[in-house]
Amino acid sequence: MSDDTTNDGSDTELDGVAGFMQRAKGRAGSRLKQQRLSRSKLAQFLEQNAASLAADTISEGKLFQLSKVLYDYRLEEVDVTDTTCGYCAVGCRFDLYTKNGEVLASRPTDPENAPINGISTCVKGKFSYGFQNSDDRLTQPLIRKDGEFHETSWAEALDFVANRLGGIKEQHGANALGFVSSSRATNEANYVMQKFVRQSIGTNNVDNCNRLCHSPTVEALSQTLGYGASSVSRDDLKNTDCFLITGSNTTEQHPVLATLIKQNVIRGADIYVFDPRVVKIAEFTRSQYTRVRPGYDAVWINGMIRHILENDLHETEFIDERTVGFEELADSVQKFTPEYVEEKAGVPPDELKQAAEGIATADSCVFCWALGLTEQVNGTKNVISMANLALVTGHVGTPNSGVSPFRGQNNVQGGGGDMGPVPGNFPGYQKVTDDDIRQKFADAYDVELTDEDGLTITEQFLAADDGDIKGMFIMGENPAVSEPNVAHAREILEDLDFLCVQDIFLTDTAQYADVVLPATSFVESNGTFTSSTRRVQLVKQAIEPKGNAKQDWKIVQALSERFGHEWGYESSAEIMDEIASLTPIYGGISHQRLENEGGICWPCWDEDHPGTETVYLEEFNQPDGRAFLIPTDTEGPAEKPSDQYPLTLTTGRVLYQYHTGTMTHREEGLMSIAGEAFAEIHPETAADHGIQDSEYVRVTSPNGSARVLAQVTKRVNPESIFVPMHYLEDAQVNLLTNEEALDPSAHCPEYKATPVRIESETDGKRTPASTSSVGQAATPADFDISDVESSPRPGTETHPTETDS
Ligand SMILES: Nc1nc2c(c(=O)[nH]1)N[C@H]1C(S)=C(S)[C@@H](COP(=O)(O)OP(=O)(O)OC[C@H]3O[C@@H](n4cnc5c(=O)[nH]c(N)nc54)[C@H](O)[C@@H]3O)O[C@H]1N2
Ligand SMILES: Nc1nc2c(c(=O)[nH]1)N[C@H]1C(S)=C(S)[C@@H](COP(=O)(O)OP(=O)(O)OC[C@H]3O[C@@H](n4cnc5c(=O)[nH]c(N)nc54)[C@H](O)[C@@H]3O)O[C@H]1N2
Ligand code: SF4
Ligand SMILES: [Mo]
Repeated sequence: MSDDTTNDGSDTELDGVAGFMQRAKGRAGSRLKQQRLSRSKLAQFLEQNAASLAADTISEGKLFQLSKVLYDYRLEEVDVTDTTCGYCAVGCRFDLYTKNGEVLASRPTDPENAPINGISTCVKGKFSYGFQNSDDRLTQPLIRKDGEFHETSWAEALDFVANRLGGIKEQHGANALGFVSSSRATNEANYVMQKFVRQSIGTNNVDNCNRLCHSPTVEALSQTLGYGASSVSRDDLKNTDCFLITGSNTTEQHPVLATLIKQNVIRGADIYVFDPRVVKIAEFTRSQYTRVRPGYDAVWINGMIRHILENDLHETEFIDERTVGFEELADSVQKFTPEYVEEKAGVPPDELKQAAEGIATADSCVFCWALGLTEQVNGTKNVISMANLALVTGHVGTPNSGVSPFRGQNNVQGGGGDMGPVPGNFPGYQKVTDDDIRQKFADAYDVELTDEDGLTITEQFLAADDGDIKGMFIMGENPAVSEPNVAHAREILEDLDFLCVQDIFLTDTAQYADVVLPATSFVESNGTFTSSTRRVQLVKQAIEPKGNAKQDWKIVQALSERFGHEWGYESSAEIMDEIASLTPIYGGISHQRLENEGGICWPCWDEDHPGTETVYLEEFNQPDGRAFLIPTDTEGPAEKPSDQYPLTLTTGRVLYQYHTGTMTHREEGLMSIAGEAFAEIHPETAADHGIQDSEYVRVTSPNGSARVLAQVTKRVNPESIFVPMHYLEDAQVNLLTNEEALDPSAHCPEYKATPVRIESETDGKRTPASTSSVGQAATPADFDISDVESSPRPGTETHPTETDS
């Protein structure tokens, strides 16, 4: 299929878009005449307008038409590089067209080279490259002198960093230093970061944003099934007969997977969505949607298991042969009666029953979740409950079935976990406490290695507050915006004796640094990313680094030299060879093979092994091959609503923004669509508080307060509000969240349930300038979820898609 056609075959829509594009060209043309714009200015004009035009066209799935206009105007002689997207973990691959250090367009690559997305991408992979040439990219190391940043040479900056890290180590011990690695960066960069921390510094205090994200998933799946990762492949999502989706705003956060899922559902698969909000995948006409109360997921999942066992819908043979612990589990779920589940989790008994029966009797089922399940004090228990449900129904380790946590950052699976930048693991989930493993790495790194417990990122901040951590090195993470209780996190950063930040921008975090090191983004880097479905794929440098910026692995290598460890890597491919030699699950992976084979799923044991698309088909990754069923219970969120804070705040994301916005805030088009923070508030709650749609409201929690626009909608229930995490200054939602409410084993913060109160800031007056700039397509106040729930499963999809396909 040509990459510039759409696959819905609708002529009217094509005409519509063609007409639209014609008008866009016409407008640009007449403006060109008037202003005598140069050819490149014209292209810039089109590009700046492209994303806002896309707001109108995305819903029609016509991004490629838009792309073609840009393409025709811009392409003369260009370089074409196939690479992997640097935003989310879906793992889309495409060609970047570049010229003179600028990204001109992102277009489909050979679909064989893009096994996950084929010719699809979302708006970020398609358009969000403006950050690349933004005037404020870091291009030279900065060092703080007399309170001001000054540009300096690499030699001076790195000598200074080595000196300060070495000095703190000498004076206070290696454990007085904390390191944050980056799930935005490549596997190779993360591998060398953990190597540097363990070899040159001698601590296990290294962690990354996985902690704030899916660490409970990794913990729970390691305990139950064996691998802290998704068990399914793209084809399982394509072919399964049933989906349970919970705590995932899939259409906005993993758009290309959402399209894949919807296509399968249209072909006949069942879909059950459990979420406190009517997320768009729940509006999909074929979804059975159930609203849950934030923070009680283990309760309704245990209730489902109970119903399945009571009605003999469990897979006895599978349970006998492939699991351990069934009796204890069966006893433990007795308390989760339909009445109890309704009271605690707000799930109506008939909906629980219908979903439980649908899932248990399906031929196959994929269990999908994201942060709604994990960013809770009960995150690990929630995910263990999901694994239990998958096991009792025999829907994991069997064809077209399995667990599918939708991972977050582009490389959080690989760089955030597989590569070992975490306190307890060397690369490949090999334990630092295992003597043989530690000896293997000690031999390879030619130093003694410590088995002492390291600190997670959330613990590093708490330890710094207590004065136990004196210095931090933060690569590709923006905790001044993304940590819970940021007002306090910022004080902690400010009070550190030494802070070094390695980033592509002078971020809110970098403002507190003593030294800032300019890194390259994925567009200027070589290496690999590992997708949510364990597929290791090549990332290729499409343009030269900006100014004097350097690739992350090169910076860490240069720092290591200053501690007397000369690694001598000449390319990221050489680093992957070392990873393979020490990491059995990556044992057969090399850049050359990835080039030849277009990506490989781990485990891939040796050069002759083809990789593993679906895991556990033979056995689970546990000592005797059998999975563990582990009983769970929950008391709900750490902080419950009270008279003073009667509502529950849940936080998350929108399609058009990415996290702390360092990249997406620099895209005019995206900002024009989703430029301002908002709170989704139910109409009844708004009326109780005298709040109008589109006026400013103050949201206050025990930790702080934030000012955001009201978006009055039935998307949330009357007891909850939702605020996205992307915005800065007094609209930062992490001014409200609690840094001490952590999952006890994974140490993930409870971003998804904070008690709050709200009040009008403008006495019920709307703010006209802001009415259109809220993120998620506004849902009218009279939107009625019962229309969604009661809808039959008609033959066509009515909900617009977020992807270009
Ligand atoms: N556009 C875009 N895409 C992204 C990102 C981005 O910033 N922007 N970030 C990436 C990253 S790192 C991640 S981790 C993923 C995150 O992907 P998601 O986890 O899908 O993103 P969130 O918006 O945090 O959505 C969490 C969902 O959980 C629901 N929820 C809240 N509380 C509860 C609860 O108690 N129980 C249940 N069952 N559900 C609950 C929310 O209503 C929401 O639907 O997205 C990735 N993709
Ligand atoms: N309230 C609330 N808070 C949350 C969440 C939530 O749901 N609610 N979600 C949490 C989750 S899941 C996550 S993943 C975190 C995300 O939090 P962060 O990881 O802090 O967010 P990002 O904006 O992705 O920051 C990554 C940084 O890396 C830089 N960068 C990008 N590419 C590169 C590169 O190649 N090299 C280097 N050196 N730097 C690079 C960017 O400029 C940016 O400063 O937020 C967490 N915080
Ligand atoms: S779905 Fe994720 S990986 Fe794919 S283009 Fe969008 S942001 Fe990139
Ligand atoms: Mo994440």
